[in-house]
Amino acid sequence: MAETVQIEAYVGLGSNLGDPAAQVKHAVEALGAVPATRLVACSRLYRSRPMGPQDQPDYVNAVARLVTTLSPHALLDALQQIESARGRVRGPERWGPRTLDLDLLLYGEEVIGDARLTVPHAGLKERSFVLYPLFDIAPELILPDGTELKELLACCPRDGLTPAAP
Ligand code: A4P
Ligand code: MG
Repeated sequence: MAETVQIEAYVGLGSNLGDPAAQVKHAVEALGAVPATRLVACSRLYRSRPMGPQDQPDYVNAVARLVTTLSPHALLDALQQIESARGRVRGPERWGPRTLDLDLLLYGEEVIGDARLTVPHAGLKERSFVLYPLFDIAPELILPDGTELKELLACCPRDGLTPAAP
């Protein structure tokens, strides 16, 4: 019988509408209920200034670590279902405000570039609101291209990132 491969995946969570901290906490619970998937760890919640248009509220961001036997595309389907269930409406504006955004940051060591999925996530290496929460739960992480998370963090100012009030 073929062995089922368990993959360690990292998901970035972000929200800046409709009680963002509650949105992120609900989403973490929902990640724990995704089939064939276990929620292993979650960072602290952080408050961050908006990247992109500035006339929108601050964000709450976090990163979760999962172990899953889902394919990357099946995991993306599950993330998008959770976004929709939280009332996410995709507006016309790039990087506009949202109730919930779930990004697949890393899927094991895989490098994926197709019409639906870019993994590692395209913004991973330069976003403080991704790198600092990732460091909370995976300080020794090495990206598929061999870059150490520690090195990225050393070059990435916090840019207003602060722990969110509990
Ligand atoms: N897609 C491709 N790769 C991925 C991936 N690794 N994970 C595709 C998730 N989705 C991926 O996403 C658009 C399409 O990207 C999806 O249909 C999927 O097939 P979307 O969620 O509909 O659109 P988006 O999130 O508005 O676009 P984008 O360019 O992914 O934005 P980001 O990178 O998610 O950034 N400021 C702060 N402080 N904190 C934030 O979290 N987030 C954003 C959005 C802007 N500013 C922010 C934050
Ligand atoms: Mg997104």
